[in-house]
Amino acid sequence: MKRRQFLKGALYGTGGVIVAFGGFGTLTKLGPKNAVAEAKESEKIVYSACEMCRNQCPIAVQVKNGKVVKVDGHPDDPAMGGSLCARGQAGPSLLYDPQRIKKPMIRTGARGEGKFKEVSWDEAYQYISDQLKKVIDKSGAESVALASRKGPHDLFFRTIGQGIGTPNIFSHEATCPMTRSVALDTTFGTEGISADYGNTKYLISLSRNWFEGIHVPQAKGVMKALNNGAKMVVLDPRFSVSASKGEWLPIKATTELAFVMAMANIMINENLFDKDFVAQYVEGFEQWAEAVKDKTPEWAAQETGLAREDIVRVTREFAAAKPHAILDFGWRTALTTNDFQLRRAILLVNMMIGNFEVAGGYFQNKGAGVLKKFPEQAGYASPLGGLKRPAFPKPTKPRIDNTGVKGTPGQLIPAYDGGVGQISISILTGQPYPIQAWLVHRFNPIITLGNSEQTIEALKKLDFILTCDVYMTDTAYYSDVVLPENTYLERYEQVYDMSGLTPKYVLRQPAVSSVYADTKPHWQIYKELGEKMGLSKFFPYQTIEEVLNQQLTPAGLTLDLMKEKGFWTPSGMKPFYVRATDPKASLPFIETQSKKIEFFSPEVEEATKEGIPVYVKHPQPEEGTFRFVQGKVAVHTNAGTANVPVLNELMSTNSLWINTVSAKKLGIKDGDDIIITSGKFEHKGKATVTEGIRPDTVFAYHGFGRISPELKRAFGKGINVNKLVSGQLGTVGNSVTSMDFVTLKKA
Ligand SMILES: Nc1nc2c(c(=O)[nH]1)N[C@H]1C(S)=C(S)[C@@H](COP(=O)(O)OP(=O)(O)OC[C@H]3O[C@@H](n4cnc5c(=O)[nH]c(N)nc54)[C@H](O)[C@@H]3O)O[C@H]1N2
Ligand SMILES: Nc1nc2c(c(=O)[nH]1)N[C@H]1C(S)=C(S)[C@@H](COP(=O)(O)OP(=O)(O)OC[C@H]3O[C@@H](n4cnc5c(=O)[nH]c(N)nc54)[C@H](O)[C@@H]3O)O[C@H]1N2
Ligand code: SF4
Ligand SMILES: [Mo]
Repeated sequence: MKRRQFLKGALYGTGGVIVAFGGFGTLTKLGPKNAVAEAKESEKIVYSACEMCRNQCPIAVQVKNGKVVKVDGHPDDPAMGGSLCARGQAGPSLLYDPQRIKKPMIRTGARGEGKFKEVSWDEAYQYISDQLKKVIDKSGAESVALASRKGPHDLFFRTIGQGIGTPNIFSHEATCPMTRSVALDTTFGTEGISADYGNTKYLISLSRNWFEGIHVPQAKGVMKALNNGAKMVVLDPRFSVSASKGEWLPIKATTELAFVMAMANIMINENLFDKDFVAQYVEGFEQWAEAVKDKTPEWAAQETGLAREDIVRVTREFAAAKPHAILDFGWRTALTTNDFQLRRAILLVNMMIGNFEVAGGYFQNKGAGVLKKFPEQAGYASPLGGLKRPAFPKPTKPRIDNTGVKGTPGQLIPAYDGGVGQISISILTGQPYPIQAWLVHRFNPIITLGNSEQTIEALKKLDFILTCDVYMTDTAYYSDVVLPENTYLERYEQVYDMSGLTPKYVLRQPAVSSVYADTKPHWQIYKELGEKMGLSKFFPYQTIEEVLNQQLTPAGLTLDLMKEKGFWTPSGMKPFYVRATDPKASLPFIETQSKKIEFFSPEVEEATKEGIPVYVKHPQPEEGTFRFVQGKVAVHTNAGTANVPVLNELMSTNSLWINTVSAKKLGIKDGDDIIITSGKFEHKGKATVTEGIRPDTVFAYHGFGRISPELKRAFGKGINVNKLVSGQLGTVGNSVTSMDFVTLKKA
């Protein structure tokens, strides 16, 4: 499909359009009526879940004569209402892309030279098994690291690592929301907390951009709130699409915590907080009040570059909207080395207005496990079952990162995730011991971890690298074996719990059979590899249906039922806010030591000696240097979609945003070729000169500047932001992205 046709399809094809390009990012809507009309024309509609990003939005896939012709948002899911983002609409373009990898491949040339031979699956499995055996015999199972983007594939991919007994299994979370998860966990004793955007009256963003960092239900929620008259304030060093829909306050990046502490200071001094809520639910308020005593709006104005009046006014407006107001806790929350304390402070300011378990505030996700604690709600859902299998061998060595080490910040890092940035460091330094092999699934560390050159250098040093992807990505290009997974439109996956204000289970099922016959789903790939490696007992199933039934039967559901609609949610259950009618209701899911919301956290105190958030003054750019920040663009996903045909046609490259006044000083004009320098690295790029960014800051969209020549449409186009990011790690192992400075000159 060519660009114009795609746009036509995306915006006007099926009617019911709610928003357009250049408006609220790129959401389109297929109304339920249209879905029915379309169904008559096409052979069938398959209800499944999108994977153009990891949000797993429920979708309706139209299949005609065995071909996927269109994907829409699920018409019966109220959170979707038929809407889908541009990336979701591009599913068929990925599915039928001739540039996908189609066969297993083994490297034949030097690593990174890009020479591979196609092999059979059996040959590939045998080779991987032999290579891993060599590494394990030489250096132990712990010298094998695994990393994947967190998701349903983990159940199968991780089994390989758990089966051999390595402790070094990582998710991508340290590059994304980990500081937020740790902040939630240490403050509430649960990380399953979400924001009720649709019903809020006042929304503040401190680095969240709902209309470019898209999650369809969240974007629709914010749109609903705005349509109902809610106010939105966006603190972003650049003028994002979200900023364009509200009030823009161009904050100095890295000073957000000053703004948040000043909010608390103002609310205490002006008596604007909810004393009843604090008295009943909060532990450690006095320490927090003490910590913000000197964090005056004057001080915060100095730190943040914002006007004192704006800080005071926004705080008063926020408090006046209580409890239906949200100071957003962010999503990609790996910006600075102390990002974790920023997220904690954000949660504390929210709890000061008692916006918990009421409409338009924060709420605990109501999965079946949580509902059990509420007798009148418990009958609505039962938990999914798990895959029954023997216990894994216990790793004999500690992990390479300090995850789980008491009395250090590592104590706070979730064991499931670890700090993935540590892998390259351990490979290069050999500390605490060297990693020799890296298994990569649905993850592209060369483009997504800070310091791409360091990642490449590390990959070059390894004995063995396996990558499983749908494209010959940059990381795949440096691998020894590349395995082609089929796409989400061609496979089943384990059922996923996506509960929000009510329980919700989502099924991914194939809309069509594999377009390229030699591609396979992850549940089959790792089972077959595991069998070759002598790990059969950990894969106790023959078909995916067996796995699905083990999940669904305990929940009282069947696969046929799930296949019909693609998702399940209890009928008749209303969105459940615990404090909706009784503001003093107990909150039994709070599982901190004190069973209260811990403003002072003994656990954080033990790990970091900072049980209450402490302000850290980060260095600011000197004259002639710029802070470098990055972000998402509406029509691409991270380092995943730059090569997807229709999305590449929409946007094939990025540029560096620079303020008009700063550009003039450097003699740089819009569209000029420039050279960007950060530390010892240089990158060529183009300049976008705009008033929509602070004069001391530059910005680029993430995911471009690709180095694998096999990504023929994306190769070499634009700036790879992580060549310019140095890859520092934050307090809780997060890979930070807003700490680097760059200089610029005309090319
Ligand atoms: N279209 C699209 N949607 C996506 C994704 C995608 O790749 N494309 N990815 C998904 C994923 S994985 C995630 S994590 C979410 C991310 O969702 P968000 O976290 O909302 O997205 P980002 O663009 O990373 O950051 C939001 C804003 O923060 C600003 N920013 C950057 N650094 C700083 C800073 O130091 N301080 C402040 N105050 N602002 C800063 C950026 O200019 C940007 O406008 O989006 C998800 N949805
Ligand atoms: N400097 C800087 N760095 C960043 C960011 C930033 O803003 N600035 N953003 C960060 C954030 S928020 C995140 S979440 C990470 C994202 O980092 P990653 O998780 O690495 O990126 P993704 O692009 O989401 O997907 C990774 C890979 O999954 C592959 N893939 C897609 N579908 C499938 C499939 O069905 N099967 C398989 N096997 N593979 C598939 C894609 O081709 C892609 O290569 O990047 C982080 N890195
Ligand atoms: S946000 Fe867009 S790309 Fe991501 S899962 Fe939802 S529809 Fe797909
Ligand atoms: Mo992310």
